[in-house]
Amino acid sequence: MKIASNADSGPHRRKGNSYQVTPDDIRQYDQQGYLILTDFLTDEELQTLDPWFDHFVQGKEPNMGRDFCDMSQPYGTPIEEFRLVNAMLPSKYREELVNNIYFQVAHSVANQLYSGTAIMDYEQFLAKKPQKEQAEFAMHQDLGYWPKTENTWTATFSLALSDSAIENGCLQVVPGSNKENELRNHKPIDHGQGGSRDESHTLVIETRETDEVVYLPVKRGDITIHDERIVHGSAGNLSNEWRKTYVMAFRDEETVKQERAMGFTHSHNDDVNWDEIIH
Ligand SMILES: O=C(O)CCC(=O)C(=O)O
Repeated sequence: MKIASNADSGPHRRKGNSYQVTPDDIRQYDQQGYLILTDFLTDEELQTLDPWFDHFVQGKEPNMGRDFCDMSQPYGTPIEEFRLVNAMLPSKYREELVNNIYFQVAHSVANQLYSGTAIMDYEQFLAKKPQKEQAEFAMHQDLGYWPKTENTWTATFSLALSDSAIENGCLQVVPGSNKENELRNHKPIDHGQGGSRDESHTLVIETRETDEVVYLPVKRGDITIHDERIVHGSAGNLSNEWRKTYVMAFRDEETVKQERAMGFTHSHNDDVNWDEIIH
């Protein structure tokens, strides 16, 4: 089993509300499609986010429709049965989260990884309940979920609000798969009703025998970043601990404009013809 780390990163990289990345980090992100940065936020900063995370994951935010769902089960699954809890676009629902400390530090890194203008496209709270073997996030490439745009550049940050370990289903990636010429074929996961975007939001790809999976365990306060083409996903939670992750994706400002012009906001409530606009 291969495990990745980044021993060179740490609290010394934080300068005010920014985090310095090195030329090696930038190269790694470009060539391998992912990056780990440790000690991204302090515990004090994380504590400003924790209550909001719990609020959403406990289903206390009203009127979210399909933006509050389980990514491992069909829409309509009763909340008590959720295992991979997903709350989309938290700062759309609660303005208290706009411009939060995570956004500020992540934005500083997105601007170092990208030569154009990177803006935040969407965020999501993801939680794996303890002892939920089936809390799997199916392997995919993010671009497979999104409409075609001219510029696909993306940096998706996953902030660990809890330790994220192999036992509680940390992120797994196939390094270098971001360099494949063709996007792999994605299809809706089949929960027993044939598989459609109305049944659940989740897409799945065929993995290949040649795929060499690397695990990205991180501590609370660390982040992983992955690009839009890397094959990734995560296994179920076999531990007694939650896995809590705050995902935030940055894309080029023109790309975001093109998405919005198609009616695509990353909300699961978007009224779009998925078959027409998606890759
Ligand atoms: O963190 C995970 O388990 C998967 C999240 C993911 O696939 C994503 O943010 O694109």
